[in-house]
Amino acid sequence: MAQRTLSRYLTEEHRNKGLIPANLKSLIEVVARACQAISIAIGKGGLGGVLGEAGSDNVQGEAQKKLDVLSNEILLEANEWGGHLAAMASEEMDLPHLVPHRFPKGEYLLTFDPLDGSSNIDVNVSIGTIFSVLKCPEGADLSSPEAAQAAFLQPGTAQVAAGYAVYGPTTLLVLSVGDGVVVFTLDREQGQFVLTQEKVRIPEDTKEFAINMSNRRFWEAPVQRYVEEMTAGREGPLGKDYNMRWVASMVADVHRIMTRGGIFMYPLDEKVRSKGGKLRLMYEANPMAFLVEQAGGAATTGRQRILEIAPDGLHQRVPVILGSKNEVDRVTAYHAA
Ligand code: P6P
Repeated sequence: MAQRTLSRYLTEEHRNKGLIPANLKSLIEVVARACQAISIAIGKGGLGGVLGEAGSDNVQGEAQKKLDVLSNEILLEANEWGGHLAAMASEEMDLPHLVPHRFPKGEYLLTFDPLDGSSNIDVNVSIGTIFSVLKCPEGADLSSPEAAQAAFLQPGTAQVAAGYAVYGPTTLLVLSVGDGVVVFTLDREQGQFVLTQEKVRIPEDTKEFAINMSNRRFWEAPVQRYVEEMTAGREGPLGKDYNMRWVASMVADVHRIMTRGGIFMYPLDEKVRSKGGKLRLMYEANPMAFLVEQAGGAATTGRQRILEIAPDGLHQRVPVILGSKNEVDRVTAYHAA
């Protein structure tokens, strides 16, 4: 049977279900091609002269890797001429990037973390690209990058699509347009993303948790209690032994959860409290929360559903607890206790 490529999948979803307007289909294909180009650049590693520091800092004050800058440029250049976007926002840029006047403007906004987990690049551990698509509000003020920020400040429930690419032993594209989650594997010979999994479901229970344990002394009491109970194992109140994983690439940790369940936590802790959290709402927490919920999981800050947060800034940070529904519900309930 002929392989169901990303284009065929999007066409069939569009034709059979009317779920994906033609311009959104084209936008997703452009983002996928950009991820393919990023995958190729990453794959060259030291041979491509793309490892190491770029010698600059991003808006977060984080030292940029060469691949952070390159990935951001690939996504900007791939998307600005397509005619589907009004503006783009990236972890690597302080302000939105407006579509240049020489190109037609479209009705969508794109946010992305071009290369998440970049501290893992130089040690050859999986990294990824995270993206989110919003409709540009009618009458949005796009007269300047500063003015355009307001158009992006929509809750995660307003997303029309979200996805990530994970650059690991294989390059995968994980996508949802609001009709469940599907996985495509990059066929490098064909240069195509090919559908390899439909209807991704996150098991409601799990025995695997992901958290950076070195922050333990900074956590709030509900998270302290929850991790204490999990590490107490079968003799403890949760009555089962848990395993722990922490890749320190959100895309890799979330993909493991999409594949076999688990709970991922980057909670509010004393170290990041002043910033509101570690992970960014618009291009990390919201797209991942959208995907996780579409796969039957849950995603909260510990105190509220991530997708319902009313953003107050393009680079707003939030606590993130997501994954297997029964575990997320448990630790969220501890916050309310
Ligand atoms: P820590 C990567 O820098 C990132 O933004 C996420 O991908 C990852 O989950 C987290 O930060 C890792 O943070 O504090 O463990 O290095």
